[in-house]
Amino acid sequence: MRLYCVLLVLPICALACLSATANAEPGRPPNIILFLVDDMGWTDGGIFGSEYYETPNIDAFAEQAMRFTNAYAHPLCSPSRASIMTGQEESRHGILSAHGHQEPEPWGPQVYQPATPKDEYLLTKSRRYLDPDATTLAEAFRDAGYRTAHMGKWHLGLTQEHWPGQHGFEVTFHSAPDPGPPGSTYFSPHGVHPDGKPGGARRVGNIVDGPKGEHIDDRLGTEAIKYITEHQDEPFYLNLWMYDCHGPWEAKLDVIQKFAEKESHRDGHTNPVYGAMLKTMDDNFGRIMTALDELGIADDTIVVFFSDNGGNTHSMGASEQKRNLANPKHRAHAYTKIYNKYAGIQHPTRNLGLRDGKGSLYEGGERVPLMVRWPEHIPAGSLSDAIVNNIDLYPTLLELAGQAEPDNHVIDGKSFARVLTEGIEGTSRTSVSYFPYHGGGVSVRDGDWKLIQRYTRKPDSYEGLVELFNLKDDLGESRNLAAEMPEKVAELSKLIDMHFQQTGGLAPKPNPDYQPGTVTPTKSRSPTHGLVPRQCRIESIDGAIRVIAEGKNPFLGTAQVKLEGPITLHLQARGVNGESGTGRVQWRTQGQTEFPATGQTVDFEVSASTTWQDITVQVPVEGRSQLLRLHVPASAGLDIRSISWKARDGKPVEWDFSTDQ
Ligand SMILES: [Ca+2]
Repeated sequence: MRLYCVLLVLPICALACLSATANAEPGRPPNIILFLVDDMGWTDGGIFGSEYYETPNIDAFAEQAMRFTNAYAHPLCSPSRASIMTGQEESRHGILSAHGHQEPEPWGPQVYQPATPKDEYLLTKSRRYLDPDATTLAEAFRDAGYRTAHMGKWHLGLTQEHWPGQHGFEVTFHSAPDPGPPGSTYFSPHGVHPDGKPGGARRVGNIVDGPKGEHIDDRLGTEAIKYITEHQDEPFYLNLWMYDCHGPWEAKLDVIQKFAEKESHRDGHTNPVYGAMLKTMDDNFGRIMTALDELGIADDTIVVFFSDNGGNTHSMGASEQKRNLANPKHRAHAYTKIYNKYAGIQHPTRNLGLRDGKGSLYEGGERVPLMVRWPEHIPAGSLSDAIVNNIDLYPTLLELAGQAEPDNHVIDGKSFARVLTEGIEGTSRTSVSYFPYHGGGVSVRDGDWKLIQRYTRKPDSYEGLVELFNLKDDLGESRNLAAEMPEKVAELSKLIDMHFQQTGGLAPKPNPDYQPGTVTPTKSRSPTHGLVPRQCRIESIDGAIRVIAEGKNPFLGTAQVKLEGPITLHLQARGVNGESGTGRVQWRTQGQTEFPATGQTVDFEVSASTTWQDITVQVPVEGRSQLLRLHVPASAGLDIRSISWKARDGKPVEWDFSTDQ
C-alpha cells in the first residue's frame, strides 16, 4: 500500500521542538473538545475553499492546527456518530443509516431486512441505537479520571436508556428525537419536556428554553463555556456537537440579509441561508476558542474540528419548497418562505469539486473537513493528505492523551497520533463506508483508487453495480474505469470481502427470490462511458457508436452532465443508413424527483444523409442539470461520433467515440 506524506507548512526542523509523546506535563492530561458540525461539506468555509461563506474563526484555527484533506466520515449522521463514539466500523456496530431517532428494536445478531422479488440483493438491517455494551470514547476517558460532557445533537438512540448519560457522559444537554435541532427549530422556545414520551409528539430531554428567539447553537456555546470554566482545573472530555448545518433550513434573519447582499462567486456557493447557518456555528466555535485562551488552558486542550458527513446537496429543491409553501400549516412553511425569498430555488450547499453530497457514497457524501489543534504538540498551520477515517479518532485521542485503550472493546480505527505529532508519514489505511440503502452500497478508498459496490440498480443515477475511480486524476468521479480495469476492481473487491470478515458484519447477498424486472442491466463492456441505453442497444461501429432502437422511446441517459443552464449540445451524428428523423433532449434539474410529464424537452432534426452532420441544440435548462436524456429517432436509430454538453462557462462534458476502437 502506498504511504502518504504529510505536507507541512512548517519547516521540518521545527518539528524537533514538538513533543512526540503525549502528556508533556505530568499529572495534567490534556482536555479534549470534540467539536462536531452537522452536515458540513468539504468546501463549506473560507479555509476550505469557499469565496462566499464566512468562517473567520475556523480559518484562524486552521493557522494553529493540522488540517486534513483526505478525512472521511460515513455519508449519514447516526452511523458516523456511532463510529466516532466506538472507533468501530459501521459493519461492526451495525448502525447503517440515520436511524438513531427511531423506536428501538431488541438488540441481537445482525439480520437482513425484508425483501421483495424486485430486490436483487438482501440488505443488512440497520440498528437504531448504540450498542449498550460498547465502551464509548467517553467511558474510556471517564474511567481514566476525566470529567465528561455531551452537548447538542446525539442521534444515537431515541429512548432514555440509549442517551449519552448511559454512555459515559456525566453532564448532558440534549434532546430527542434528534435528527435536527430540539423541537425542529433553531430558535427558542424549543418546547422540550424532561418527562415527555420518547417517540411522541413532544420532544424530550434536558434542553431548556432560553429567551424567545435564542439560537440553540448560541445556547450550546454558552453551556459549553460554563462547563469548561467550571472544569478548567481537571481534565475534561467534551462532545460539543452542533445542530448547524442540518435542516430545518433556518438561520438568523439579519445574518441571512447580510449574505444576501454579497456578491456570489459564480459556480461557487450562493446560498445566504446556509451562509448564515455556517456563520452562527463559526461564531460559537470562536467563543469556545476565546474562552480557552482567557482561561489559559488552550495549550492543555486538544481541539478536534470535524463534520459527521458531507454537505447537503439535495434538500429544498423546487418540489419540496412548493409543498412547504402550499400549506401555511406545514411546519416548514415559515422558514421555507424566508429561504425562498433569499436563496430562491437552490439546495443548501455545493461540495465544489466533489460529486454529490450527504447520503451518497461519492466523495461529496463522505469526504469532510477535519482539523486537530494541540499547541506545542501538533505543528500549527500544517496540512496533511493522510487518509483518515472517523473511526480513527477513538484510538488517536486516547494515544495523544496518554491513555490506554479499554479492555474488552474492539477498535477498528487506527491511531494517527504520530501523523499529528511527528508529521513524518501518513497512514496507509484503507477507508471503507457501508451504507447499503437507497442505491448506496460499500465504498472503499485505497491510495488513489476508489471502488463503489452497489446492490441496487439505478441506471439514471449510476452505471451498473460497480464503479471504479482514480481520485488523483478524477476527483469528481466522472469516469468509471470498472470495465477497463477488471484487475483493479478485483483487488479492491477483495478488500470489501476482507472488511466484512474482519468486522463480523453481515454482507449483502444475492436474493434467492429475485425476479429480474424491467430494469435493463447496463452493458458494462459497451464503450459508452456512462451513457445508459434505455429501450435501445449500443453497438460499436468504426469510429462511432450505433444506437439501435428496441422500443418506442429509445434514449441514452446520463447523470454525468451537471451544468448550470442554459446548455448547448453539439452532436456529430447521422441517421442509421442515412435516414432522417427527429431526436429530442429531455432534462431534469437538481431538486426535481422525476421528469415532468410535459415540458423540459427540445427537439432536433437529423437530415437524410449518409455523411456526418454537426447538430447544435440549445437546451434551455433553468438551474442545474441533474439527469439528461438524449432521445434518438425511434425508427431510424442514430450513429453518433461525439457528444458535447456545454454551459455558458466552464469545460464541456464530452463523449468522443471517433477514437474508440
Ligand atoms: Ca449529519
